[in-house]
Amino acid sequence: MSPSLSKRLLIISNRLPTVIAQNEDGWSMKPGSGGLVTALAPIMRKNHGVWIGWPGCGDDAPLDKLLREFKDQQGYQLVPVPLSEEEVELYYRGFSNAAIWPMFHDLLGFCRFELPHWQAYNAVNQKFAAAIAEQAVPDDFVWVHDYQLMLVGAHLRDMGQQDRLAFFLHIPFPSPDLFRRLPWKIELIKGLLAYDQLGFQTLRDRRNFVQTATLLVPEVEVVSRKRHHTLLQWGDRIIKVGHYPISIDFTEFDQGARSHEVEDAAWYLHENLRGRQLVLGVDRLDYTKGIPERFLAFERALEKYPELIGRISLLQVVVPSRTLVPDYANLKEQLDQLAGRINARFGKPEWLPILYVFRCLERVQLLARYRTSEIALITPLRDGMNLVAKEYCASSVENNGVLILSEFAGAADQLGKHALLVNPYDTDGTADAIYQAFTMEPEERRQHMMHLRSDIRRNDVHRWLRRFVESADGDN
Ligand code: ADQ
Repeated sequence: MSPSLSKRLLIISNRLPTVIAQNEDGWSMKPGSGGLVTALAPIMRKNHGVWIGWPGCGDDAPLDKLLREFKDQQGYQLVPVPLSEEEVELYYRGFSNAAIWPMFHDLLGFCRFELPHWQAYNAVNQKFAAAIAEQAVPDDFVWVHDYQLMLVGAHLRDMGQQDRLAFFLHIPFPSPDLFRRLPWKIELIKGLLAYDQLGFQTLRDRRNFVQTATLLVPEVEVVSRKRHHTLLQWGDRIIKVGHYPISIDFTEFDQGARSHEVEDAAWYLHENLRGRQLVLGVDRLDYTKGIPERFLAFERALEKYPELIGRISLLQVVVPSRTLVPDYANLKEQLDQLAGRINARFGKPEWLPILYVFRCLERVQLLARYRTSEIALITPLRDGMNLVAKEYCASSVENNGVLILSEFAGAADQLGKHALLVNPYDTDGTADAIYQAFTMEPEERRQHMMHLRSDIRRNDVHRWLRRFVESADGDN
């Protein structure tokens, strides 16, 4: 059900929600497959919404034609913000991904704070603000997304924008102690305070933000604290700071996983496993996802519990991501080496402990792995939410999967009661959880999975969208 939003929606994100491809028939532009796009599309169509972002394609693509076709087919408009290679390098790979991303995931050791990166971030945010100012008309619902665009609101205010501005952060917000390390902390926190509504994934993120804002900007005062939001006052402005845990389209995964194609692919996968249990990991290549730590915990499980040898395999699927950034290239090499070493140590001609795949999976193949894996091992060092955990449960239609989940994923707040929670830095503890999951009786698995599934069914991405949009004006 779409939220009751009468206003026109302007969504702003770093990337436009599209996949641009070229084949023998020419160029094509399709909507991306994420939950955010699925949830927003109906309301974007209904209210003639506009999505503003970087198209992310080279100059050779016939962008204008593709954008026109997209609008005709999808019923809402895309507005591109073109970026030069230098801007991408400094604003995106630099400040966004080498300063904010690691800092907000509590990994200070990966941070590079460089003045030209910060300057480019500021300038590109201003460029996005200019693109919004050109499109926006009074009474639009302007909704900026994520860590690449935190200063857009402040630039819009400088340009005279008076209307309400909303922002949602998809990644965690760090503690005040960590945030204070940033050389441009005051500018950034004041930038965020330019929005009227700030959304975070978890209560912890919301608290971190409120503490940081009141610490760094002493004139900011807490007016009231309610279950779902805190009201701040800064001068004559009131800022609503809430937490809205993002989710997935449950029905899409549940029904997709029940389809014949997925059933066949799942059957085929298991047929080749000859009675072994499959432990699944699915992640973008990223050092926040804790993949090396996971490999080591799996190795420890084989050491500690030799009865697992030959009876369990870790299937780790990694989607290539940011491979031009050196830290990511190093991570790829580290994973290759670790998987090779562990397989050489324990492997037998008819069994490999780690099956490691480095590519993006097609939907049917992804769902088949979700549906058929007896255990999901999702152990980020820190994660805003982690949608894979929710997708796994929604696709576990036989109620026989066990979710092992990092306590540092935002999803742990919601799913922690019926998952096996682990600290990914604790190799032994994670190894024990793998054994516990392996030996869990079918009835216990069923009970936990039924609870997880009904929770995600109730709190799906459509509810998330409704809550965010309705909370803009209401008291919730
Ligand atoms: P991400 O860090 O990208 O998102 P996540 O929430 O797990 O992390 O989403 C990953 C998505 O990629 C999932 O929808 C998954 O299906 C897909 N995916 C992963 N591996 C794949 C593979 N091999 N093949 C195909 N698809 C694959 C950021 C934050 C998260 C937050 C989301 C949404 O870092 O914490 O949950 O935004 O707010």
